[in-house]
Amino acid sequence: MAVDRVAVIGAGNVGATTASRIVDHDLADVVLYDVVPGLAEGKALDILQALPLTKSGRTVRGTTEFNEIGAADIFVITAGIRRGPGMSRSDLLKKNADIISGICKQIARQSPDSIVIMVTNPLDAMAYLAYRVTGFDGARVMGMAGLLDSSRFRAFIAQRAGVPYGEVDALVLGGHGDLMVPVVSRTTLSGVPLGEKMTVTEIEELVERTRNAGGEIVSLLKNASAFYAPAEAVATMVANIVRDEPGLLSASVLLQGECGIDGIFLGVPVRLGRRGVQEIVNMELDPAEEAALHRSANQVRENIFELDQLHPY
Ligand code: A3D
Repeated sequence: MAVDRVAVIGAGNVGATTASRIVDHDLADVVLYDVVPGLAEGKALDILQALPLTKSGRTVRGTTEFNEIGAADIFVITAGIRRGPGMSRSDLLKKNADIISGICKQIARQSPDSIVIMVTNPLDAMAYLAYRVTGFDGARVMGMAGLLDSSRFRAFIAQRAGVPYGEVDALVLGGHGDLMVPVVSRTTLSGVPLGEKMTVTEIEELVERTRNAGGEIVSLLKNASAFYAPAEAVATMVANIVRDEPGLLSASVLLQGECGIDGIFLGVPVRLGRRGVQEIVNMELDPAEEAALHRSANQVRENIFELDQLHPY
């Protein structure tokens, strides 16, 4: 499959920034869609007007009509509502499930061969929902979270150590929640295991900061959450698919017995390519990390159980 067009659903902070990153990186043409009149069209026009400066060969347009997206090769879903005051996690799950379910039905009708990258929270549950509603095979549905969480962990380590970011190699696995699993045993700083470069306390602080990284930004922005790094992470996943150059990254994908986990979406090491998830990479974890991955899987399973009660699919 040659990737010509990426549809970005939701033109809020993450959606619009993702659209901009995809065309800036010359990856594909983009159609930006939102239900708010004028929002996707206005932001697409703004993004378009920067393209002569970034020397992109791509184009971008916005629409409020789903049909006007036309056929797309990849759908990035960022539509949804944010958790407001007094809103429980369950309320958020239900509201976003309604939104995602409607969008996925349209995707399945309009572009039955496409790939879906979920961004809307709660991430792993929404990726599972997209898989169930579209009826696509598991390889063509994935969630973006682990790549962002890994980038956050790498940024904090590099900053603390005073080295370039490229000197840090790290992966964060598990669900996109407070039980995510930064894989310290496999993390290296200038090619040396992190445990040989930093104390246990220092590493624990960086792990904790990574787990709370989204919340730290929300507490500063107040009425918005992170979007620059999430958008870049989505663009990186799109680049892996478009260029069919599968690097190792963490993404939320359907597990069917891998890592001893079955029937849920969870962040694991994968390689992406033109057909979507090309490989789930078996990575050896130490026993504590393995146990943490299973705890995180149980948390995701609870969300999916709740979703199953709400949605007969
Ligand atoms: P925001 O800026 O509020 O944008 C959401 C957009 O969705 C708004 O413009 C809405 O109008 C639009 N929308 C609502 N319903 C529909 C619909 N039916 N069809 C099309 N568009 C619709 O939020 P945001 O961009 O900051 O975040 C978007 C989502 O991504 C949220 O669920 C966030 O929690 C999530 N998010 C996830 C990560 C991960 O790492 C997984 C990171 C950052 C944000």
